[in-house]
Amino acid sequence: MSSHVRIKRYEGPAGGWGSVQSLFKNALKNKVRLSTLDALLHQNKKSGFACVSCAWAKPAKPHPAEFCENGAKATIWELTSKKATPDFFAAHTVTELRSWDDYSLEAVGRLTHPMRYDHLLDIYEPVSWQLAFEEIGRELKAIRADDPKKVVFYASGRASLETSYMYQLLARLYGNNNLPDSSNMCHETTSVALPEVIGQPVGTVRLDDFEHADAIFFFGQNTGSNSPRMLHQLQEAAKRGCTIITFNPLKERGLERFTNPQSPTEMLTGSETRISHRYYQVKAGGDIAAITGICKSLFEREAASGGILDHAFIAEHCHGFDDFRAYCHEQSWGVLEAESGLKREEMEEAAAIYARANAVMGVFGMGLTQHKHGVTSVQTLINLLLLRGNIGKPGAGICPVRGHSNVQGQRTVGISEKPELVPLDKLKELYGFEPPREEGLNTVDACYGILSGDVRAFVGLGGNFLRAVPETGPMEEAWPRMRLTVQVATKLNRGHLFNGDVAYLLPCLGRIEVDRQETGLQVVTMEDSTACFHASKGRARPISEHLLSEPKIVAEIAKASLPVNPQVPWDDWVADYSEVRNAIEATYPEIFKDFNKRMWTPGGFEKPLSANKREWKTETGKANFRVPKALSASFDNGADKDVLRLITLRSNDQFNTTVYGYSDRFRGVEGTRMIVFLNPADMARLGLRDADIVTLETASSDNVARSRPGLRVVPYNIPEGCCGAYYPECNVLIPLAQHAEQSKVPAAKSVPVRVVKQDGQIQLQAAE
Ligand SMILES: Nc1nc2c(c(=O)[nH]1)N[C@H]1C(S)=C(S)[C@@H](COP(=O)(O)OP(=O)(O)OC[C@H]3O[C@@H](n4cnc5c(=O)[nH]c(N)nc54)[C@H](O)[C@@H]3O)O[C@H]1N2
Ligand SMILES: Nc1nc2c(c(=O)[nH]1)N[C@H]1C(S)=C(S)[C@@H](COP(=O)(O)OP(=O)(O)OC[C@H]3O[C@@H](n4cnc5c(=O)[nH]c(N)nc54)[C@H](O)[C@@H]3O)O[C@H]1N2
Ligand SMILES: [Mo]
Repeated sequence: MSSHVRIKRYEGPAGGWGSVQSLFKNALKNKVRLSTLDALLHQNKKSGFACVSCAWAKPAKPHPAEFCENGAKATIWELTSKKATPDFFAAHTVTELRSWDDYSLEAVGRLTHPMRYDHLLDIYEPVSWQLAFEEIGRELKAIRADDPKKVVFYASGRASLETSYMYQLLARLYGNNNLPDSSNMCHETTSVALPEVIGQPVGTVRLDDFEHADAIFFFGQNTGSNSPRMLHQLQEAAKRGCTIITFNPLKERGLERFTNPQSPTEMLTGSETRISHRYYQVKAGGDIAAITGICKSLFEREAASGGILDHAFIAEHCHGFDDFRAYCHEQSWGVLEAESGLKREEMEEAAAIYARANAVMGVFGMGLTQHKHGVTSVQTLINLLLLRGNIGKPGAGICPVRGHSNVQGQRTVGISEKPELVPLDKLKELYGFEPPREEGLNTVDACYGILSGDVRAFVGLGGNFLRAVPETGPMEEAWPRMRLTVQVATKLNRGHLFNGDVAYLLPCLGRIEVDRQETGLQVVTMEDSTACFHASKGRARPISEHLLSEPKIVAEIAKASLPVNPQVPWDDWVADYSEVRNAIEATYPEIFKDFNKRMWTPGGFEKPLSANKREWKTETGKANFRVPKALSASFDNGADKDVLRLITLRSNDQFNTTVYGYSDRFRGVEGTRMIVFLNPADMARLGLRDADIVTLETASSDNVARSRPGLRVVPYNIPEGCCGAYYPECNVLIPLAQHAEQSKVPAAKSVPVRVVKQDGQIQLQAAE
């Protein structure tokens, strides 16, 4: 075990000096390019670039430095001067690289040349772009002649609206809707849940709502690590007297207290703002029961004294109210307490806070979406909001906090496996072809296709698919059986080390880098979490002269693999991205009117949202109350107390599968990621002590052995029956079949596991 490992309770706030220190460490380690400071000063500004980290909204009046610790880390990570050159690849076989951890692989630096995998030598070799596109085109043509449905076009949520539009068109011209994206592992649950109940797939909250909210109900979103800029809005709201209450199995520091690193006074005086007024530690999957309990209490108060519910709103705008009320009435407090992990008084207290507030916001993240009954969780939260008309009024609404910086935008411009969500007739009219109408593969189905051998080729526009999906073992085994694998990427990751018969690793420009094409400097656009569109202009010199932009790579793959279609001006689009924006506007005129002009609007320009106007584009024409399908969002562990619910977590030092380092500062874990957080009562029952080394084994009935050895026990403030460990190290434990009903988002927040003590000491993954 590494001498660097240190587990110690963190006493400070989120933000503050800790975040500044962490940044400096990171900048030194990554040998940043000189342009990094210049880049940071233009992050999330008009005429600057949109942060490559999370999708949180960019204010119209930004702070002098409108970035957070983790946004800056993402910039530093992209602007490193370290390189993964052909010399590096010549010196390491791919088999050897598989023994490296996620951190070490990406830490090599930026990819600089297009590379082709040589099976005989087991290394990546440099290749010219021309040869790469020729061979990829040949291979794709051959598969298309057989069956165009055998290719998957994955996107990871970061690529711009321009690239994404071109990419979806490539897939559809090729002949399929196989366009899974990272959203399928993330907020797809939201995109399935919300249209059924409020008639739009995205949230209703805009940035200025934070100035008017009286209460914010927070479910399963770790703001301090994953969208820290949002702490500014929360801090201001809290100071204004807005009541923030949090539902989370873990006490996440960012949701407890915060010192704004942007405020000299706060930094010097060490003052901090309490963020959450109440913190309810629900069990994993306990939110449906918790919200049902709150609603039950509201109905009881209404029956006792009246004046609680917004009857006028319910009568005019809602459907299904009586059924939901009857359901809440039938649930006993005992069962609600057992399923939620909260006491009746806590649910009643939350109900009292809710009832006092005129405008309430519901905010949520992966803690709701990555469960078997994630769709029900989100819809139950909508039930709560509807009771007092908290949709479509200032300061109120639903706020899913999206992940990747353009994940919401990719869906908006057609990256979707669901043909009914895409204006296919419009594409037909604009480009003179018959778009495929059959449902495509989402992430889970793409995995099944790869496991069965039906999928013959995988094209990845960014991301680390193989590492992000469940069922790591069988997936890594099946992956090389594909004929063709093409990865467009900025850095080397483990997903690049499993290769089809023909395999390419294509390096692209990062968003922060200058993108110059025939007509000059190019700008790209994204959509943030609050459905606002922004322009983003790269500033840094590209790390290598051999990089191509993502639009260029997509266009060249399209030209090499598709029959000529004069109606699709691939070259003109690459020469001038404003032409792609014109095409987007022509495809979606209501959303993107005057796109090229409005993209410079400070704070972004807004997508029209029907629910905000209380127009309900649902089947009933109303906002729908839904009776929950289950009281627990999780699996049923029956009577077996030794099966725990494993929550797979992000540390404060990673962006998804990109591991920046080994410091999960707020949770007090330093120097290792190989830990499991356990409740002391569970530890005592299982005969475990602090720092014991254990194996987690999946408890499932499918007779497949899945285990993650070498985890150090960390006693932690986490509800009994639950445990926590890091993603992606623990993805090996998640059965592919365990996903959210309807949305098929893997149930990464409730994996049934047993903890087995290891005999003897096992070498832990050491820090760098
Ligand atoms: N720095 C950084 N920023 C990021 C990312 C990153 O990895 N690093 N990832 C980006 C992406 S793609 C995404 S999707 C977002 C993810 O951001 P989040 O939505 O915050 O996702 P997680 O960190 O996976 O977990 C969220 C929280 O859910 C809690 N939780 C787990 N189970 C439950 C439950 O059953 N109920 C409740 N109420 N809470 C629960 C966990 O304790 C955790 O605090 O962040 C984005 N931003
Ligand atoms: N167990 C568990 N599994 C999870 C989750 C969880 O909470 N628990 N979360 C899920 C979620 S929410 C998500 S979003 C997915 C994430 O899944 P992905 O989006 O597939 O994964 P990332 O780790 O974000 O991808 C990182 C890689 O993207 C590449 N990259 C970075 N910038 C660029 C760029 O500008 N262009 C291109 N072309 N490539 C770039 C780099 O090569 C880097 O190695 O993981 C999911 N998996
Ligand atoms: Mo995500």
